[in-house]
Amino acid sequence: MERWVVAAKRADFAAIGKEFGIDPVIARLIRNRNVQDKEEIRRYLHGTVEELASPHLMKDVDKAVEILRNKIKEKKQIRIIGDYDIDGVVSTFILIKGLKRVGAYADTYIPDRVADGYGIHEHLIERAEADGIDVIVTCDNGIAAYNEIAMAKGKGMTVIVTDHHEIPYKETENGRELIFPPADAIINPKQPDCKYPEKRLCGAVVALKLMTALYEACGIPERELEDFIELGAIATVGDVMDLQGENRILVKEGLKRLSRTSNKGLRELIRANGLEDGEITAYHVGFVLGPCINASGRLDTAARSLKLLCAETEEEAAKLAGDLTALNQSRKASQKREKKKQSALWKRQKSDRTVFL
Ligand SMILES: [Mn+2]
Repeated sequence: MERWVVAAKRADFAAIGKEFGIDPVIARLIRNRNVQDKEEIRRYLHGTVEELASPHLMKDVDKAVEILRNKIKEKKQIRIIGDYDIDGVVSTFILIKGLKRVGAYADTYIPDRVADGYGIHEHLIERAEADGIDVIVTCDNGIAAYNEIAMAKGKGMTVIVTDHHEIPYKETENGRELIFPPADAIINPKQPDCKYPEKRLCGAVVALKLMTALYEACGIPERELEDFIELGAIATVGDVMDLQGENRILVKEGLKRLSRTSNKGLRELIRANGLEDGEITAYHVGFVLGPCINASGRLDTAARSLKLLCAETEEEAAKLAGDLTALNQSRKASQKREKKKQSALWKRQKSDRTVFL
């Protein structure tokens, strides 16, 4: 049996408990997550979306908005290149929905896990060129794609990277040197000179910051961004981000909105999994809904998950939600079978050994 011990970091838990109306044990648990001063505790307990930092603090967001607005005016073709996991699919959805909303000619490409591998690849740049693409926007990938982005630049394309992965580096005599791709704009809070206070965001939320600034620049009402909050929450949980700071606020607010989401695909996915009555928790997102969106990255093409999120009719959404739920269930069943087979094999080996010894 596991033994749970409450770690001891010092603070006056009784006083904190009294001030915030919480049990001193809760106060202690919060303190153990390195949430320290009163303002941090208040945000941890009662933070709202209004408290999320301004997207303009994120390096290159304004630059990217300007590039996009000009390209949209010139009716240039934009291609979003995402990733096949849940964060990659949700990021792609946020960008395509946002870009189309402001009148862009945009399409998407989610690399196929088997045929393309992770993220952007040289053959995707060639395809983009053949398709007459002028701007590539990456999401949940791109920061490590130096060669591919250099190739796109060589072909005269404009490249905007949105990503949340660590910046690649090489060790030199003078210490560690970061390697940035030669993109026109790089939006990634992990850049050392990025002033955005929250560094732990998932790729979808980084994409959402860019769309927030783009909507503002194009005069789109702020309330239209509301629909993205539950998606940001799903990607944050699905990509297993640290649930502190902005992530905590996003997940808390997003989960609240999820049960009455206006996204038809999500609504049907919730229904297909029997979660339409009652509260949807991080557990449901992490272990029920998330894997349905992720399942397509493993067994089928992620395009189906993206289609689900983009679905415009209930019929289409219900069909896709049913397919994705069934795919996830069959994957779970085959994993179970595999496990059974393994343990049977192991037992047999053990008994074989008993016979031979
Ligand atoms: Mn990610």
